[in-house]
Amino acid sequence: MTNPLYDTLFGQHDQRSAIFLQLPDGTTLTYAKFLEMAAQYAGYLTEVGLNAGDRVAVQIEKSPQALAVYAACAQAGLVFLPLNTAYTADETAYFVENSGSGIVLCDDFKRSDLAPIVKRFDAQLETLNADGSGSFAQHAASLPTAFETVTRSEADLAAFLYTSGTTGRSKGAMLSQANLLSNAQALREEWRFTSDDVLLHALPIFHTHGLFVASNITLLAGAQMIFLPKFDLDQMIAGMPRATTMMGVPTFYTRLLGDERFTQDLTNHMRLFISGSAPLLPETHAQFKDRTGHRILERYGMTETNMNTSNPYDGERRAGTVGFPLPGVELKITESQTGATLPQGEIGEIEVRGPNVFQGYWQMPEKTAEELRSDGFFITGDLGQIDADGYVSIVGRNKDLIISGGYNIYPKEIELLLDDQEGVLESAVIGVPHADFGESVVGVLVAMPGTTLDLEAILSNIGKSLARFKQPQKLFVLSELPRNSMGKVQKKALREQYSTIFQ
Ligand code: MLC
Ligand code: AMP
Repeated sequence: MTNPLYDTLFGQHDQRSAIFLQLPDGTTLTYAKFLEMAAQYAGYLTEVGLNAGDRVAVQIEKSPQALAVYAACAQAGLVFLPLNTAYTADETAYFVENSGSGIVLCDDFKRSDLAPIVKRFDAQLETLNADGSGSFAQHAASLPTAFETVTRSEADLAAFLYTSGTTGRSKGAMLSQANLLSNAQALREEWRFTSDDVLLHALPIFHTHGLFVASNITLLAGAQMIFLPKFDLDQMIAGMPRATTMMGVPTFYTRLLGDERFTQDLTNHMRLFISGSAPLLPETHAQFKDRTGHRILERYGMTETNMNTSNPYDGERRAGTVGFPLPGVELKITESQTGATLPQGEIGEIEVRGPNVFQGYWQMPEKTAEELRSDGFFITGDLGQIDADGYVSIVGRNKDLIISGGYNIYPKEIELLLDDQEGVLESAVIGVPHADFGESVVGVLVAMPGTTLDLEAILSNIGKSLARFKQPQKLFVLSELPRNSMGKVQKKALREQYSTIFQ
């Protein structure tokens, strides 16, 4: 094979007239047409001077075109770097600089904000809009619809996905072709995907879940996707009778259950519902079973590792657990300080090793060494337990992380901004239970002596540089933060204090 990722996921469908994407306007896109578009994009990326291994930063709304950029990068041997469309220009600047991306693709409406940044870092800027217009698409349209696939090996890098760190700075997780392919192959088999499947796809495609888990499996199986721009209840309900499978974060499931149009009849054609990225409450699992007869299959993964575990397709899907390690993945529970493996049943740090585990953080060897052991085990930062039957449960986190609607939010990043606001002495950011998002962000501030804080001004100020989904939903002022005898802020106490504000 000249290029395992491209050949396996995309090239196998060359000239295939079967439908790949069903779009909300009722039109469809065949595999052949999708690959022609990707080939033109690959041609243009090469024409502007990008070479194998160069990074392509992409911050565009979800569309077939956006997915075709992923295919184009694979074909041209480039490293695909998708970015959350909610990131502000300030946030995006960091990713462009840190990755040394040669080109940035954005929507037209972001062009003026991003132009100075891209210029500062000596990259090129092109636009690609969800309706297929934009400078990038325009240039590519005049190029041949076939492109000679660039030779690459499984060890070569295919994508960077940035994941925030406990220090507040994001780290670029380097994923090789083998990382992506091995996981897609394991999942396709575990979840029995075939070319008869139609996946209801409403996740964003800038994260592991919607991009690699959902799209790679579909591509590998030669299946179809009902490709929605985002989660929208009406469109989900309209699409479900045509679908066989769905993947979602727990918020998808609670929102569906909150709608009385979501009935057993509506799900008759479905064979599998999969949940992940955040904990699915056992109550949600039970309600879903009662309403539809389907048992949601919960799995566990991360940006750095793709998927690690899954409940079984056949056999008991046990609520509150994330199932068993996938074939080829080793998982152990260790004592955080020493790394020693703990006896079965004890709670400790989850560590994983396998072909799915990433290649390290881009240009951050110390960070890589902190989390990736020399024997290949990755320290996930999740706390887990394995029961007597081998089911893994995630019981907590050893990392200070909030997961809101499936998006990861690192408190440190927000605390650094809050601490810089006028009159703020110090701050603590916590996640508290939220009926829709699972967890929601709350900031607790301590004012400098003699100062009264203007909370609205603070929120509006940090909003200039912080993506909306990371912004605290509420700010509170305390005279001091609770601390333990070592002086460490007791976030647990704060979480308890504010645990019911969104209930
Ligand atoms: C949107 N908003 C959020 C939010 N999403 N706020 C907190 N948390 C979120 N996740 C805000 C918007 O800024 C806006 O604010 C308001 O909520 C409504 O915006 P919206 O765009 O209408 O929201 P909606 O479309 O309803 O989005 C909610 C969602 C979406 C849950 C459907 O966030 C989503 O698709 N999440 C999936 C994330 C995901 O794919 N994670 C996988 C990571 S990979 P305002 O105030 O302006 O109205 C990973 C590995 C693994 O974790 O294991 O999979
Ligand atoms: P990310 O860095 O965005 O890839 O998020 C990965 C994190 O999401 C993991 O480390 C877990 O904390 C969390 N996660 C993913 N799947 C699940 C799940 N099924 N249950 C609980 N937490 C999960």
